[in-house]
Amino acid sequence: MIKLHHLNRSRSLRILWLLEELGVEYEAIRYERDAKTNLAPPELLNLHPLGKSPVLEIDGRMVIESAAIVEAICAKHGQHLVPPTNSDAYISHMELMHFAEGSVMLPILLNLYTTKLGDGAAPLQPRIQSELNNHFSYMEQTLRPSGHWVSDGLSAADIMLSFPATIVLRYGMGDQFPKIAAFVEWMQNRPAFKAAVAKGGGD
Ligand SMILES: N[C@@H](CCC(=O)N[C@@H](CS)C(=O)NCC(=O)O)C(=O)O
Repeated sequence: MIKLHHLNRSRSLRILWLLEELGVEYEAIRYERDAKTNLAPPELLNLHPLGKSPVLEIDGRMVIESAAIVEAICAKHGQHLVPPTNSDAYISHMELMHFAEGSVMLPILLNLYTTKLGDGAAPLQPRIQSELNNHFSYMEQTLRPSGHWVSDGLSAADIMLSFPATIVLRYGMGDQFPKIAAFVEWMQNRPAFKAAVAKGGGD
């Protein structure tokens, strides 16, 4: 049985969404962020030295990193969500799977941490904001007329990009990036996404 170690308000929601879309049998084990620090509880350190979420138990192995977890689940239960390896779409799939936790997360995390510096962050802000725009614009441009990133329907890359896409809206930038906003609206209306939110504790 697949077990997902899920932290509230985290990237792990995309794994819950994927599992719900695939209708796979799994158990979600919930962990709550510390109310003061917003950090993960120490119990996650019992599973993996990084102490972060998501962590997936599959075939007797602990897997970390959302993109690796998505690939591992799709390899077993969702081959239709990944393009054939010899196709051009597969290259796009790989680019976006890595982009979602690599390139785009750097300005997002810089923004998160530097806002804690207050006015001290002012010299960094223009570069951070221009890099947020740069990466969100790339996401907007690569969304296909179908409303998806790699194919004409849901794919693994959509699952991975759902996290930064949600952040675009949280930053109040939905008007600037209407295709991303439409994707998030589509996702939030999916029964599987609603079930994932409920499984994750409602947030
Ligand atoms: N690149 C990793 C990032 C994992 C990660 O940083 N998870 C966050 C949740 S969004 C976490 O566990 N944060 C709690 C903490 O750092 O204490 C992935 O994609 O799984």
